[in-house]
Amino acid sequence: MSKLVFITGATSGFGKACAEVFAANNWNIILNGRRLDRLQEIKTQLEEQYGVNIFLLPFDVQQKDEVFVAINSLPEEWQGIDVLVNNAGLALGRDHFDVADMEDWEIMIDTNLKGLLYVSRAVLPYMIKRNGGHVINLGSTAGKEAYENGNVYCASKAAVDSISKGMRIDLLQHKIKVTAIHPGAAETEFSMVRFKGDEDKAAAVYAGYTPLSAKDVADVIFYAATLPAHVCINDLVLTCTAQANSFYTYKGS
Ligand code: NDP
Ligand code: 8X3
Repeated sequence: MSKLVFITGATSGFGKACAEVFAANNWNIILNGRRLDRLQEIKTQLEEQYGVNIFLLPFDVQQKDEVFVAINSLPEEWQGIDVLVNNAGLALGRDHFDVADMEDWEIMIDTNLKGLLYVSRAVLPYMIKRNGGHVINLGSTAGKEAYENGNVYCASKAAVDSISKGMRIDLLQHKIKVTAIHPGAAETEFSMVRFKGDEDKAAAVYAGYTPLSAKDVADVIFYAATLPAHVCINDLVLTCTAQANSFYTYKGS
């Protein structure tokens, strides 16, 4: 029988690449994101290409009521979620703490931390009922060490790191695995979002070295999701070879 993965933030980047990798391996998928047109395109393409079933669940993870209404309304045949990939997230701005836009701060905290909490709480009853499951949270190298101008984005990912540790302890009694994956720089729409459409600033982030691709990260997530029942990757940091940590990337030739 096909397994079922629920991926948040699947209209782009890691989430979309995860949808492709899981579908290629015959998993059925619940896809979330706010851009419904993109979700529909991905559903059509993956269903045709791989013969899997895809259920679209568009909502904004920041909106607590929206999250619970959507997830509570899943049809019974879509409630058997084996793996939840808490991927929806973003950075906004890259400015010193004293001048950064406080509205950006609110959105990062509401999305990266509170959104992850809401989605997890809404999905967990389905896993607990089945006595098992796996929650995979997208942290970042930014959550391992803060970097200059990273302030609240780094803090939101440090919070993902910490909450993953707490979830792991509390959910063991329900046989639910919790994995935190912490990628370094990966070329997705992330920097275009962070720099609010400034293509030059976004491109500069990936200049002079080969960053991770979305597929590199999705392959690692899939690996973590398909280990034997008694094996769990708790915490995993992956970077491209040129990157040593959140603030040091070697750009020499
Ligand atoms: P992208 O911008 O390519 O994708 C982000 C996804 O999140 C989109 O599908 C977007 O969909 C979704 N999203 C954003 N806000 C919301 C929301 N409020 N509700 C629902 N969905 C939302 O970035 P990445 O793929 O790179 O990022 C994915 C995750 O990985 C993020 O958590 C990011 O912080 C993290 N990360 C990224 C790294 C990188 O270098 N790229 C490195 C380490 C971690 P839509 O706009 O349609 O809602
Ligand atoms: C995203 C990677 O380096 O912009 O988490 O913080 S970085």
